[in-house]
Amino acid sequence: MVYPQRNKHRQCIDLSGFWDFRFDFKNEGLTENWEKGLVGSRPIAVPASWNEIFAEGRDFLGPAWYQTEFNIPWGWENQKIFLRFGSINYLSDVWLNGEKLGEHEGGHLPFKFDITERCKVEKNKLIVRVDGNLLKEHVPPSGRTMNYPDTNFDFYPYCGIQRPVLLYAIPKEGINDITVITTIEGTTGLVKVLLEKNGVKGKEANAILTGYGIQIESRISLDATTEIFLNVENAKLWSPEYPNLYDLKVELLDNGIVFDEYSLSVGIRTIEVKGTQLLLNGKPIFLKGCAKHEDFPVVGKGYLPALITKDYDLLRWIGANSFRTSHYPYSEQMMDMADRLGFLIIDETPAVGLTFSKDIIDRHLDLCQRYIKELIERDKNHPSVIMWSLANEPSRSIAAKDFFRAMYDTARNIDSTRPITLVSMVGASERAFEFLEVICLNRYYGWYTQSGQIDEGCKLLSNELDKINSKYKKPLILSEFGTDTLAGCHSEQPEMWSEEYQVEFIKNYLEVLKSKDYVVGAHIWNMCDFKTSQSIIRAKGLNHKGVFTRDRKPKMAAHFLRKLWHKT
Ligand code: GCB
Repeated sequence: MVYPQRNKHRQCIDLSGFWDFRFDFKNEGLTENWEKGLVGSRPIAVPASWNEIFAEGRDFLGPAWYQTEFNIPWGWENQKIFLRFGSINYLSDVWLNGEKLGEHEGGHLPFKFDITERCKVEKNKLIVRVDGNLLKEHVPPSGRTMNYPDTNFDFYPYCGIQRPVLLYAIPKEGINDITVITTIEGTTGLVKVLLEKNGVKGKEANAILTGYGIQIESRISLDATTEIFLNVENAKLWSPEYPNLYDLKVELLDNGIVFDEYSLSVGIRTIEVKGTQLLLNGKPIFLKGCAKHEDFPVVGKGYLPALITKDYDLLRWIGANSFRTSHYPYSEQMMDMADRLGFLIIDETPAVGLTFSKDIIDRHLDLCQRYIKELIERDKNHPSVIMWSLANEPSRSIAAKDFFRAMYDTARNIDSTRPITLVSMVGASERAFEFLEVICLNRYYGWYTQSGQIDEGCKLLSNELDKINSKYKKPLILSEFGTDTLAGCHSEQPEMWSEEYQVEFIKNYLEVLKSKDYVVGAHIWNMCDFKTSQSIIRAKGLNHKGVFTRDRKPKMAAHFLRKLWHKT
């Protein structure tokens, strides 16, 4: 379903702000009926992760309760009204005026409830119980590690309402969804718009594409089709160098009168795999950049617009053109900005640290198929999204191939236009690479192994890449490589943990990658230092592989990349 927006026919209110909050340390909220109203609460910011805000909740993963009140504005009487949660980690139970609206599992993806028949004009009491406890049946799952909290992945399992909560109204029988697919023929951009509407009202639809001095309009009868075609001659294509975006407005008409409309940006571009190359608009591209995390002091994984603009500015500053949304979908606003600024995104599901144990594999597959479906439905119209990543670093298992085949088929059925990949860890020979279009590998030779010996590490890397290439002959991206680096730690000879070692490691790795024509991307791990569980390899509870510190200050490696990537 399209993202809520405000226009002549649609309304949207962001409920972000200060909500009431209470930890449920003894897990007594349900038996004591806290859903009727919270007592003894205190204010908390929404969106934000609670772990960064209240000291006693730092490692408490839930349950915790949120409450707010809202009124319905005038003019919404004949509309459909929804509540939409951008991301809550991990389990949510939602009540409105004491009545249960529903439940949701999984962080980082949106969910909504139709509250048309359930809301009052004034003083609606919205209560949400959030439980972020780690369990092996969840995705991502808990681990069997010595880490605290015990994650099967390497980032802090922040909990709470982490993205905006929207209250919005749409016409009762209006537009439900729009899918835009672009192709190119010669110098003409072909824009196909697929329309999905609610109900039977409306006999006609109209699409208007504007930008770069043109306006193209196409009107269809909805009795005959729901597809609208727009041909843009001399199209200004979308690319990292020229992130050209057209404005598309889709209208629904009843007896010639518009009763709903929706606008979105359209980037005309193609993405395809040919042999060992990745082609954007028919030309080979190379992905330069870093993998990232949504992570910042005080907000944790909470949506922070200033951080989004800062991170893009820093990525530009080092000359990057790409990143991966490791290891879960990022906010919608992050994706919008990538369209505007011209970044190429590998869009990843929250399936990190999968183990394929027999007792949970079916449940995990159900969840992962839902995740990839919801991710594609959410992000399908972004020109910046050039690839779907099914998962990061699943463990070695013969069950993995069938698992990913099922996930792949789900994705392929919904989106036939983008390559699909999976990110593999050292030592795992992913048999799924047989059917995936792009190979992504994470490698740390010269850090976790061959420690202190960058040359040795690079030899191993080079040999392994050639071996994998001769087996699969597909485009390959080194999706992670890096070293933990303490800002301010220096050594004359590159030594582990020093800024010099990080520069030397990245420099040598990039040289190996440049020498292989089947390598189409290099993503350094990581853009910034980020919070993890506590463990003996994570000083200060941080992964220090950032080329920037957690507060976004450049290490020597960021300066090195800036020089290198602005030249190439
Ligand atoms: C990896 C993981 C990433 C970790 C990284 C590391 O392979 O994909 O989540 O943070 O290694 O630094 O160990």
